[in-house]
Amino acid sequence: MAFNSNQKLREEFLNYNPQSGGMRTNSYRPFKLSIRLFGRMGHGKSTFINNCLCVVKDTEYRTEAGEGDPQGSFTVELKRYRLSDYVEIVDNIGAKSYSSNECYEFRAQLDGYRKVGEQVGFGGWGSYFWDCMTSRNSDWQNTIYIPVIVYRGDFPSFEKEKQMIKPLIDSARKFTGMWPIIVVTHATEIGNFNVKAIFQSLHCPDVFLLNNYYCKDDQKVPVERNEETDEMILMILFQCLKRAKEVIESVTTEYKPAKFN
Ligand SMILES: Nc1nc2c(ncn2[C@@H]2O[C@H](COP(=O)(O)OP(=O)(O)OP(=O)(O)O)[C@@H](O)[C@H]2O)c(=O)[nH]1
Ligand SMILES: [Mg+2]
Repeated sequence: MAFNSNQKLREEFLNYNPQSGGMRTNSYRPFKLSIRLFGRMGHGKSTFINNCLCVVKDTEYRTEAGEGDPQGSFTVELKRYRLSDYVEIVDNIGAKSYSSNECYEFRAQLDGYRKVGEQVGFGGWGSYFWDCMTSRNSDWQNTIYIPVIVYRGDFPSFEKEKQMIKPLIDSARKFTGMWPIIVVTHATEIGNFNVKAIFQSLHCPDVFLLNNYYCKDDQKVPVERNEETDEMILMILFQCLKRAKEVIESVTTEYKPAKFN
């Protein structure tokens, strides 16, 4: 099934090990990278995970992370999927409106205070405060988080959205050391918006336009894989590695800082 030109990229992704490479000794080396997804309900987060899994593993498209109704919130668990020995991708609940409670929840996740494998809701500041009294995920110190925001290309109010997602974008930069990578799904349906310019004005330089593989509604038959989507998925994953490497190199001590400048 593999498209030849992409096979090398796939192998390179699978072989990436954050423990190796780098010039300095005694410097910070994480055990793994954790891609963290954010975005509105139904914008394609779980479908994006299914896409990453089938492209990296070179299988037919399957709905491993589910694939929900575009109208309702389908995913309610912070659930981890393994892409390689060293890279995981974590599914998330979808935001309704980027309310302050939702932003607190996302911030708590980025700060390491939400446990992967548990249900997610929007308990707001109270529950964030409570979680901060407990402890971070046990693997927080040894994990580099990579924030990825997923947006539907036919979303009608990209311009208005700017102010609503700014707190999330700024939290992501503060807690992970990088600006979120933006994945715009339903790429062929993008309206009259310069989505790249919109996200770049929020400091996000990495904007990818993607047509996800998905199951056609009625028969649940997956669309066939094609070279273009395979390549886009691999490009997005490589950008995740690149940004993570930059953060790792920027850490000058043996430990990952709780906040980045
Ligand atoms: N045509 C098309 N459909 C897509 C694309 N990405 C996702 N979909 C469809 O959009 C719907 C919602 O996708 P999900 O992946 O469940 O969305 P989600 O962000 O996980 O949603 P929640 O779990 O509710 O937050 C599904 O019916 C998918 O088949 C895309 O790029 N193109
Ligand atoms: Mg989902």
